[in-house]
Amino acid sequence: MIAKIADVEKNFKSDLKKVSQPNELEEIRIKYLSRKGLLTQLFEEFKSLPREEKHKYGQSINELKELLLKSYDEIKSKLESSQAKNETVIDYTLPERKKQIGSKHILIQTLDEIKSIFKGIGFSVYEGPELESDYNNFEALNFPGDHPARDMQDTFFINESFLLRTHTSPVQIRVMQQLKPPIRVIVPGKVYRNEAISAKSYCLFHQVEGLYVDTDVTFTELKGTLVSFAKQLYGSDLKYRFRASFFPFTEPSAEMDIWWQPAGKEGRWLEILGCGMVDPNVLKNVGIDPEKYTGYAFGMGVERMALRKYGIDDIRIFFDNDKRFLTQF
Ligand code: 2U9
Repeated sequence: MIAKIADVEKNFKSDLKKVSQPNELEEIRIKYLSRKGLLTQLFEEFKSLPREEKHKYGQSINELKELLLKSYDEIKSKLESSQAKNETVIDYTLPERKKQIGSKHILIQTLDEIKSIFKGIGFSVYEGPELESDYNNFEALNFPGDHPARDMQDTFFINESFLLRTHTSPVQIRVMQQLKPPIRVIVPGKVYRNEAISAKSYCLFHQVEGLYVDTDVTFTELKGTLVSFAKQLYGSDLKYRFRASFFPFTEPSAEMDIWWQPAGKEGRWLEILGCGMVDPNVLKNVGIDPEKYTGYAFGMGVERMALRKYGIDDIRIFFDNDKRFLTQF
């Protein structure tokens, strides 16, 4: 029995010396320490010894067990810590990971350009809430109660008296309630329309509207301002025209078209914005005397301005978040 114990100890030590990988250590555990391993076999033999022999070998076999378990644990933790070290080793031969730098969305770039042109002409920038009252969005702007724009099909109503603004004009109502003329502001922002989505219209788009209220503001000034703006955005050789139109909040009203000549295709007139002299009723609604003051206003869709500027033909592409499109600008 003593010889057997010494043999197991000797072989275990020599096996353990050769271990360098976790799977090799596992083989040793199975060989010596598992339920059918050599140590268990020794204990089985030990159990069947007569009582007085057990006294002789008990201590040696227990010492062997302790030695095996201790050595096994030591090697196991050594292997684990060297493995953990290996995992954090930095491979300096790897190529660098390029940092992806984002850029401004093309709509925001267009919006910035429009804002900067109007700032240069002397306008200040104001913003307001997207959730508005029916009063500010329609009533104060001279929309009759039965106007089709108030219909559920065009407007996202929150309840009877609140809605998602359908234009940025309610911000000008707020500005006129707070400031005294002269007022010269532009109002950029998101607006919402409950329309079928198509290449031409989306449920959300961006507008820039402008308002100038003072004594003796004229339609000629309005035209001069808008022509100067359009030439700065589209180039000084721009061909344009104004057409009579109608809006509830301006009288008289007009739309501005620009001549569009894509390379190799037939040219045509394209509408870019609407404008007019602020209706006296609107001035009255905000407590400005229409006998003393006049004003002009205009409004444009930023998506439409960008479509024209960059020759794009589908508004939905602005909202798709397709990097192949976005990274071109
Ligand atoms: C106040 C008084 C008057 C703003 C105006 C337009 C004409 C216009 C459209 C252009 C394309 C909206 O984005 S669009 O669909 N806008 O044609 N907007 S005058 O007139 C105002 C605004 C506020 C107090």
